[in-house]
Amino acid sequence: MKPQFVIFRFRSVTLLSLGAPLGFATALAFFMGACGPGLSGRTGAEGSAPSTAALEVSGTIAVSPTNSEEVIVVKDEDKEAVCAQTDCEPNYVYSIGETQPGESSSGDVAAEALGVGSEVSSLYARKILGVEKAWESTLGSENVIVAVIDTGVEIDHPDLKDNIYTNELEAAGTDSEDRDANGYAHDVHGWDFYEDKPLTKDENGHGTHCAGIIAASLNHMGVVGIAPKVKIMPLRFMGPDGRGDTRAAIRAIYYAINNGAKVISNSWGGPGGSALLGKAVAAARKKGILFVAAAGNDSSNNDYSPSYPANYPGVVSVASTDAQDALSGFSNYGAQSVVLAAPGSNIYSTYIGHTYKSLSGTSMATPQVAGALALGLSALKKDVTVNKVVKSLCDTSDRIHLDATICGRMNVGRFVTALAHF
Ligand SMILES: [Ca+2]
Ligand SMILES: [Ca+2]
Repeated sequence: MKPQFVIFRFRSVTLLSLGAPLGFATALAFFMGACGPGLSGRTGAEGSAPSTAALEVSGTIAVSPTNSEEVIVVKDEDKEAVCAQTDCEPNYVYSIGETQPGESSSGDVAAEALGVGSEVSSLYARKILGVEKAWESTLGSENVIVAVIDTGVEIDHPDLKDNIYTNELEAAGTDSEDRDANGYAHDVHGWDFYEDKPLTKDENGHGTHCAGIIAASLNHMGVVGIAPKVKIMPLRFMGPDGRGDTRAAIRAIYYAINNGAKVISNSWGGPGGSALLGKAVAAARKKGILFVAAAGNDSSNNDYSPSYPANYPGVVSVASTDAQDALSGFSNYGAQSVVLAAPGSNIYSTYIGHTYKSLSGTSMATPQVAGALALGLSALKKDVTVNKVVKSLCDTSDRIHLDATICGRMNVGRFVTALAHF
């Protein structure tokens, strides 16, 4: 089902770069053509009440009476009868942080001049995070699958194609066969929950960019991801406009849970709390899967104005930093609710059309953390609980931005080295 009403989207980073911080409450007004309220820094949303009033809604959903992992759309004419029997809720529409190339000349933007072929390993994020140090332990294991729940992934991108998860049983089958009987016919490289068919495309670019940050190949061309040997499982739930609904997101999460993902990377969100979405996130955690989510791009405090799925219990929520190791102006924060920060400003990565591009957002910081977690899992020599992995991620972080995050700014070198010695 596609969104029917346009009400809310994350504030664009282009607006942020103009220096006009808008809290969530004013984002709608700006979107409609009003002017920003002020230029005084990240204080706009602090203390304001959480609000879902302006969140886009696309119908009503409820859990399926026959399958607790399936969410159904409740037709208007059935609403009274169905919702008397079970809990119904609005089918919220979530969006990517609308990410644009940064205006700043610092950061990875300069790398674009180097062009394809340089496989830039000196990008600022890599240096700050200590990725080279981490690679002394591992480049990642192909047994570690990272689900990227996003706008899809360009699976034939030359810098991604070798690292896309393949369901071998289905690869040998035909369009109509469901050889592994998981309910999805011919799901060779993940699934498209936006159009409900096998995954083939990314019509936005956002998911392809996130995938490259995690696992672009170490192949002497383009860019290289944090964990260049792990596998990406592309799960599309957002369309060309970067928006998708709760039901499709939930279906994607359960697909990841049931089909082998160890990490789920979520560079999307919104202010609408959904009991059914929260239940899916909890199910992932119960299965021992690391759930990573973007804090949001509203310059607001998630302690007071929660963003979902970032604010659900157990989620590794991620704020964004820049080339100066400062918190990005657009980034949401929360000393009690945002787990850690990672570079998200001006990140150069893979893009649709077999190209590369710099984008900014907590959307870009999130796959840095998902990639790091995948690298850490690859380095482990014995079974360790998810809680211990997350505690180590926290303990090894650089103790900066503690007014904005719980743990500080991620340090991949220290984290992976620590896990390799567990
Ligand atoms: Ca199947
Ligand atoms: Ca490469």
